[in-house]
Amino acid sequence: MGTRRDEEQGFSTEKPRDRVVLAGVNLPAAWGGGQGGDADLPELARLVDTAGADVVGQVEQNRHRPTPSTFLGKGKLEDLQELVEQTEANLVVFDNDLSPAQGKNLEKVLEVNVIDRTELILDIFASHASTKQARLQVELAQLQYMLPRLTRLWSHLERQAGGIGTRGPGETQLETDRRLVNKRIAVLRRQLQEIESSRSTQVRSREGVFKASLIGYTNAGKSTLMNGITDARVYVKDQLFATLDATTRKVEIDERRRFLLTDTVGFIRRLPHHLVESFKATLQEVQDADLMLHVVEASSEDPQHQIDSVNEVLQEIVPEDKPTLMVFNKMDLVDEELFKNRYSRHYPEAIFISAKSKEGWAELRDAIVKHMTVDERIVKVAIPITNLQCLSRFHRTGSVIEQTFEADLCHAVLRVKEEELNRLLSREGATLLE
Ligand SMILES: Nc1nc2c(ncn2[C@@H]2O[C@H](COP(=O)(O)OP(=O)(O)OP(=O)(O)O)[C@@H](O)[C@H]2O)c(=O)[nH]1
Ligand SMILES: [Mg+2]
Repeated sequence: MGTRRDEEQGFSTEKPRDRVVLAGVNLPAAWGGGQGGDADLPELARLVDTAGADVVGQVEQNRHRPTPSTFLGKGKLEDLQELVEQTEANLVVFDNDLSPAQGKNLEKVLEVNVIDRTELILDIFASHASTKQARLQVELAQLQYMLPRLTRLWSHLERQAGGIGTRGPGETQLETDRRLVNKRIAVLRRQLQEIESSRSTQVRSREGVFKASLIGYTNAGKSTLMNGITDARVYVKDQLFATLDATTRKVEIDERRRFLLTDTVGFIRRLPHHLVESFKATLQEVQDADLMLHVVEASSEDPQHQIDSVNEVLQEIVPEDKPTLMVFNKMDLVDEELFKNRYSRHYPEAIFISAKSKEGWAELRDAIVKHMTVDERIVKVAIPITNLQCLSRFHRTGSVIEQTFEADLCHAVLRVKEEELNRLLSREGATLLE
């Protein structure tokens, strides 16, 4: 499938676009392994489109449980086979997760490549990764996905082994392969750790500054909002997973108030576990945030469903409850009154905006400021000048309102939170003046 660079430079890739048939099985929600619930073929079609291929047909089936060997039932599999032939498709994409054996069996029957949704998402992530960190993270997720599937690649050799207790060439090759993959995984982990430790230094310099993080379903408009509020110039496109890296910028509300805003990778229903795991470093910014801005695409078919999916992924990343502001975006595309009536009942504090037309921005800014100033107060303290360095972080956040010197004391008027004041008084030898 074509890469983003090909698209940007207007090259047509030599390889013709893949012709894809979609397949999905609707299972009872109680079915284990995270595969339960209805297939979402329209979303799968968007993923295929984002990956640069064409959807030429689809089959869908309701079942109580998947058929162990081929996932689809016999009759439906024949339909699929016929459809693949008729449409001259060269790839089948399943909405459900396939086991390595199911993938192999399906390929045997259908005589075309078969991949599942996880593999497709990994493929999109791989072609959208533009920084070193994102590339390493995607490769790690891909190798982890591949590891249990290596048998599939080498099964033809294994068969030659034969006999009980013989170590055939296939098995040896497979072992070599597994060892190589594991070795590469270890290298990737180490490189990612190195990037991570250089990031920790950056994070330290931001201590004490209020941090807000944009989170939400892919294509909700997070990067559009980021670019509107800051000068970040993050890549924006009407496609899934346009952003894979975390970008952080300083936002000045006025002379005295500033905060840091981070834009990062979007979520999706059933985001592959390996990806969440590999992207933990990028998503660290979300963990460090004082406030999450949960951006929701108001014009999507089912906003509530997207909110639920995001919350599900969030649980893996942010274990504790974090202050969250719901931000319904793309209000220019919906009936505003109807939508507000419907959603403000569930989300009374929600903000309704259009990142494109900048409608609702003042409300958004005020809501962020409100979160920043919760339990803040203005105090006057005296600090021994020998301890003056303890003021540096208040200078960084713009919380020093006034500062005068008297003998060996510094009199400072500060905007502080209760815990910060306690620390100043108990650890830095400050005294409260008023
Ligand atoms: N009509 C309308 N379109 C918007 C609005 N905000 C964003 N969009 C469009 O929605 C699409 C996705 O926007 P992005 O900002 O890339 O979305 P994102 O949430 O960063 O997406 P990912 O990075 O893929 O997770 C783009 O085509 C934007 O132009 C809005 O308020 N109104
Ligand atoms: Mg984005």
